[in-house]
Amino acid sequence: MGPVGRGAALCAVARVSDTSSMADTPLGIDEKALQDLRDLGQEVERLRLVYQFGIEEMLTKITILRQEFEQIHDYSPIEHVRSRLKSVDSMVAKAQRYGCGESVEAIRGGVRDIAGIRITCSFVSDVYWIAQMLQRQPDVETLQVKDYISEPKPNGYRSLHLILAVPVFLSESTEQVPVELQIRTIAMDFWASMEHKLNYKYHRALSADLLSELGDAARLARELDDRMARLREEIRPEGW
Ligand code: 0O2
Repeated sequence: MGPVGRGAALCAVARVSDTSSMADTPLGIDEKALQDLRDLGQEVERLRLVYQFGIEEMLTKITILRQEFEQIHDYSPIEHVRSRLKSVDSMVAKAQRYGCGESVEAIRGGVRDIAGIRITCSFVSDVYWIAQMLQRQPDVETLQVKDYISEPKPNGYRSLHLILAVPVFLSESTEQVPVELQIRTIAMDFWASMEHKLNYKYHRALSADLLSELGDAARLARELDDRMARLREEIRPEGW
């Protein structure tokens, strides 16, 4: 199978949820091709399962930090936690964009945000606190840090991105699974969600006016974070 054919096959596999029904396919269909498709389907299913386990491992760590902190300080540094597993279509599209090949192994090696968790906090200091708490755990390996809070993207996007690998203990092996964490404040999240919706609506071709509006909104969001940080100092100067 050629590179494009393989990507298309991977996407097709994602849509064929019941591979067992293929056994009844009428005569005339290439049995070898069907078997290849079934094998690929199983490989993709396993990949998704292992990444889902990675998400579960990381979510457990986050829940423990959250509940322990709440118990000690009567306050939660975490407002919301959401997770998602990248769709096969998106994985293939990203692999194509990166030119890293489209075999399951190539996608595994090249696409590092298959497992994703987004954490929303009230304050910027909480963002860094959570990152630090997770990064210092002995079984967590930091693969990448992108700090778009200290250095926002030109469009105004702010967030702390980490790729952390966690061990997933399977029956016959242990796999290090990378999980992308996006940690941001409520203000940053509000802005990013609005920007994403606008880009979706206008197919990533925003007018100069909208871009300028978004730039202003990003500055306001930043100002709000700064103000909230000052208010927090008023309430709890000793920290949490
Ligand atoms: P999804 O569906 O959110 O997962 P890339 O830009 O993807 O080629 P990289 O290194 O993966 O390169 O990107 P980066 O900068 O670490 O950002 C990856 C994710 O951050 C994106 O995921 C978005 O979720 C978010 N993000 C980054 N920049 C922006 C932005 O300007 N606006 C918004 N709203 N979100 C952003 P994906 O892969 O796009 O999709």
